[in-house]
Amino acid sequence: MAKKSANVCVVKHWQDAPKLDESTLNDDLMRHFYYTLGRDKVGESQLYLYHALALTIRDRLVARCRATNQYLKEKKTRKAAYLSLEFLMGRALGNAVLNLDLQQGTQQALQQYCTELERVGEAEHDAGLGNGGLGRLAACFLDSCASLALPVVGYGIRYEYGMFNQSIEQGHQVEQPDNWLREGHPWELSAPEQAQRVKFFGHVETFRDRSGREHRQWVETHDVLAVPYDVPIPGYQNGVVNTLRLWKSEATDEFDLSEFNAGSYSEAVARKNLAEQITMVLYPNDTSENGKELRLRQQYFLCSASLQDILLQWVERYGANFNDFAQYQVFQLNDTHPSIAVAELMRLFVDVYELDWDAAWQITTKTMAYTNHTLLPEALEKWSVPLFQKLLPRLLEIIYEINARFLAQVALHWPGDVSKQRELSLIEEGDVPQIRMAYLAIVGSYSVNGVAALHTELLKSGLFKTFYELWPEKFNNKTNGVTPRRWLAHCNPKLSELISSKIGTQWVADFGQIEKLRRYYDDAEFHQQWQDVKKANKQHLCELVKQRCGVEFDANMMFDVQVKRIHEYKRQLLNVLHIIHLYDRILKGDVEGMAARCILIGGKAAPGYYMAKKIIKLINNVANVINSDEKAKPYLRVAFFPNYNVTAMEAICPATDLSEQISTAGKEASGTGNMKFMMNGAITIGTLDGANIEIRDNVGADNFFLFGAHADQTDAIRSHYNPDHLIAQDPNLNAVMNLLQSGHFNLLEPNIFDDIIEAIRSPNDQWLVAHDFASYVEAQQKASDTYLDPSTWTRISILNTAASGSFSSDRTIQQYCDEIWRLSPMQ
Ligand code: B1H
Repeated sequence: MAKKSANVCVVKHWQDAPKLDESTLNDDLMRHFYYTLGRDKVGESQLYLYHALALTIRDRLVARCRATNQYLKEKKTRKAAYLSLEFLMGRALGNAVLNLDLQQGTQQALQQYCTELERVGEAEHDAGLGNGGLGRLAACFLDSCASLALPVVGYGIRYEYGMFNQSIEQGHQVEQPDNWLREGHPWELSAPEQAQRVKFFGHVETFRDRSGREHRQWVETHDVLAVPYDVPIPGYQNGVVNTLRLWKSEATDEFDLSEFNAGSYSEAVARKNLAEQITMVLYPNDTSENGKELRLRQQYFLCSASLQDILLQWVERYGANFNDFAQYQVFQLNDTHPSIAVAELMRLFVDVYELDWDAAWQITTKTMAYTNHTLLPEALEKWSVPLFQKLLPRLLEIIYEINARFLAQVALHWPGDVSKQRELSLIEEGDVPQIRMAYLAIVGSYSVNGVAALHTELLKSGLFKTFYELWPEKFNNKTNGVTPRRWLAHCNPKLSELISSKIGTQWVADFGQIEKLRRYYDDAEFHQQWQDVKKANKQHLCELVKQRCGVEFDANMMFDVQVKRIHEYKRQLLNVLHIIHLYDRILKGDVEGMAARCILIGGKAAPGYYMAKKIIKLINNVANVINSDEKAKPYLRVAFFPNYNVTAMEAICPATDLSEQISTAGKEASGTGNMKFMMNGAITIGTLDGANIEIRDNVGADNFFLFGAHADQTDAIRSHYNPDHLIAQDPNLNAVMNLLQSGHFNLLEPNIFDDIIEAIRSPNDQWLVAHDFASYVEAQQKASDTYLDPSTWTRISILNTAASGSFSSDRTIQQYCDEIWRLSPMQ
């Protein structure tokens, strides 16, 4: 066999993928640098080296990816498609090098250019194709599916602009577009020959075929092309490389003939821009309200292209016979965003492949599975019927038909109770009737899951109670997880090495083994090593904070961190009130028993979310006042980390001592940042919300700083809520509110925080900030006391990492696989 490249080309079976391509890294890196990119000098910029290295690594991924696809082609096996409007991938290089086990080889190859992997890797832009937890979860899931050798394809959108870049100007958030593709994206491979057509607008007509059968036809549509770009997803050192298929919208080569014939050639060409708009930008709304036409277009575009792609592959191999389709395919809907897939699959079966309705519905409801990610009412998607009628007229008809048949079933289940039909209808009545997308997802799926134990229970007893009565067997829980490859092995090499020196390296692939660390929780030498690693990680973060925030952190102080989207329910405000409380104590000279802290807060606010933006401004103003007060310096430093993203978290979580997970109970579906911090040995201060509950159960109540109202108490509290009374009674809260109200943090900007003050003092404050303040301060004092006893803190820190085994997304995916997808690993 000829050398290296031939070796790569002849791979047939994924297990035969070259394992020893390390020796050729040097030559390949040089070849890509010199020939592919046409460079001969390294120069100041590491950019071309990054590209050359990415292409070198990509070659190795492509070989394995082809082998994985070949395996799937040859073997008729059940597969899953993960449909998501978001995949928050972050950087790919370090993860690929780790998963291919090419770390040493890569470092060696880079020596000829007098640089190293960490430095070159800095040139990579984050793929920020998601808002926060939901999008990052999808990315962790892809890593786990590949690492467990499961046949799962991700389907998403190749946004030209990802999550906006955030800068802070005079304390305010300013958004800049994230042109992440500007310098090229070396990981993707386009497949224009596999483009799909997606229909929009037009109208529906009835026509009769030769046998006299009536069909509905969606005609005079404005079609858009969906062009796939495939991103390789390497499994952890197992030879598997799965695919994330991202669709880009392009104009068809057709003109609007009327326009063209009228001589408006240029206008007709310009209109092609409309098609390209669909995948132009990620909506940065997170859990807040939506309803924009372009967003619905994105959703339908993703679903139609992905389903057509999968059906076409099926037909090419097995012909247009879908009898056993449901045995071989499952679609996991990542929230309701892709729930139009239920109606689109029906359309493709009935209109294109001419199945009768009942057969099509049988198959659809055996292949669709829906994950719910939020209980917040404002995040529950609804689309107006007139918008649907205009944009997707055939889909509206299909939804009406699904609804009619479903309501007949409801009538049978609750005879004579019309209110049940109104309650469960896919169409909400009103001035402008609305389509309830979550209901469409539930009716069309065989599985409905929440993302943490409490969240699933609240779905069953609250939001989806009546559906649960109707179909209890559909409901199940899948507590979220995060990949220990990116979130420990890659981002915290020092801790990883220490862990491996004690329990071996198997934990990276089999994270349950992390439990073995418990053996060392009292080992003095191990304590010292654990502390040394944390200190080094903190020193690294100090440099980053200095550079990005201009604030001097001290690695000897406690690192108290809250990073996540800015939202009232996540209660960054409560954190600020505690900061002001500590500052007030310092001003009063009451510093006994106060552990010195550096407090870091980071996160983006949705551009239209007024209160969230005000909270960012408050954090920055409070930070400014405290950081410029010499009295505070030995005890307290505060920074707002701008442009928090996946890459920032990779530096932040290894350096964190105290993890802030302080949402109002019942509001955070799961949280996943909490798990990343735990794996890296941070101790959580948190409410009984989302996955915090399971984190606390696993690590033990003594090793978690608990505070706040419980989810089953909040409604009663809200019914007679009187924050002014609480403020008057609690001298600490009183002092904090006085400082805030006196304008101490906005001397030159009068009244800018009035809305915030009013929100805290309002009897309608949903988030119960004033209510939970006292118990929060108490828990913070416990954290402080514990920190002042380093051996206790270190013991609890070790126990947290050791107890984080079940928060690996490998565990989550194994459960999806066993209980929903029923896939067999590729072998
Ligand atoms: C979560 C979202 C979300 N829940 C709407 N819902 C969006 C809703 O663009 N939109 O319109 C975007 C995202 N995101 C998060 O999902 C939950 O808040 C977290 O608690 C959870 O950990 C995460 C993953 O399940």
